[in-house]
Amino acid sequence: TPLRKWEDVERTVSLAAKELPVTDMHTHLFSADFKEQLLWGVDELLIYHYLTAEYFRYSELSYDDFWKYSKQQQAELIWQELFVKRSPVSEAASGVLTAFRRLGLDTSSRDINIYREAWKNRTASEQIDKVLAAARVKEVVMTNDPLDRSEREVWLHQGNTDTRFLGALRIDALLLNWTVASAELAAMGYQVEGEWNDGVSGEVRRFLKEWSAKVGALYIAASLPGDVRFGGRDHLTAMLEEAVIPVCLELGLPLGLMIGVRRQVNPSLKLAGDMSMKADLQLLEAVAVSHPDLQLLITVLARENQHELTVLSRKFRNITLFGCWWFLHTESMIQELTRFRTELLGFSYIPQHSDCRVLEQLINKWEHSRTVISEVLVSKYKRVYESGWLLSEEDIVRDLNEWFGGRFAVVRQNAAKTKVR
Ligand code: RAT
Ligand code: ZN
Repeated sequence: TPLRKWEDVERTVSLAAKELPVTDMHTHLFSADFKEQLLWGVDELLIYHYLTAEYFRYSELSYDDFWKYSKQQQAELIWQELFVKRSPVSEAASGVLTAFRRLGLDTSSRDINIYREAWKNRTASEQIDKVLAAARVKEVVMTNDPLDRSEREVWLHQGNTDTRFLGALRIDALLLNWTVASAELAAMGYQVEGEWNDGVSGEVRRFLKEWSAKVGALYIAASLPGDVRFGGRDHLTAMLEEAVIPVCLELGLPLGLMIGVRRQVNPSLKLAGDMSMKADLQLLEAVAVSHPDLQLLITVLARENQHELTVLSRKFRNITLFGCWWFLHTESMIQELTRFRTELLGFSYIPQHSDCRVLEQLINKWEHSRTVISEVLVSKYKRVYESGWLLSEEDIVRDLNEWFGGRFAVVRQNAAKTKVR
């Protein structure tokens, strides 16, 4: 039934955008099977690397002294600097309060111990259930790196038993740090020593196939600096051309590329020390044009690249743009990007992923994004409504579902068409 009154359209969109379940297609979260690798709770929320970076804007403590402290002490320092001495207005700081509030905590207290106390008897599994319900996230895609020894241990034993958590094979080191990656592959029993040749690429393909299966990968992914190119006689091109792309096609998996990170601009900040950089999208264009059957899930980190990537997505149906990544995951950037992307791509992209590293962040990251997505959709519907087009609740739910998981599923279905049986 068509909604004849504009107020009803508005109300339906804002309710549906709040409530419909989403698939979060890129996070750094783990299921409870991974024990302490799943980060959650008050202290982890406070020492999130986005907040650590903000802390050093104010603190005079040396980096070394800060890193010597325990996680609890670091959390207290950050709490003091960002929540007590001044108000938590940044995206990352205010996000902590959103998560606290939505999980039922009284956010009027400035005492960190009140918050710690509230969750002290929780188990990770209980918290996962509460957080997924509050965030209305139905599936969480992890980032799975078999070259990480502690993570590998888990996969070699019980693996992941929680069906709400899905796998994605992460291969940064294969592409960018072959010295380290080959040593680790060799330790795992793959014959990759010596010069790059057919034997070595065959072993890398074997690794990719075995580990995609083991982690139940929905896609294979890496994040890349902005200045890498494709098609030369370099390691990255050979690795993509001879190992990664053939395996994606054989297994019917998309390739995810997150482009435009400049790692360790300030190594003293550790995980918080990475920067964004403008990317040369030649790599993406060259891969898209030379492999039309390869489905590409793409996000770029520089704001300066957003227009170009959005236009490029219109040119290649094997490119699907996703998410407002990292320094773009802020209210104003999500507004700008979602509005513009919708203007050029309609529903044919994935508006958001959370990139959460700490469980409870699913709540704030999705709540803040849902609000913006809803506002953008309302403003776009306004035009069609004023043209006399009537929307029903079913239309609205259908459209939002395409954004909240449908598009990601289509990309995977299209990728699966190349699968060798
Ligand atoms: O967003 C982040 O937390 C970054 O540290 C990165 O992990 C980035 O998202 C990536 O996946 O490379
Ligand atoms: Zn990430």
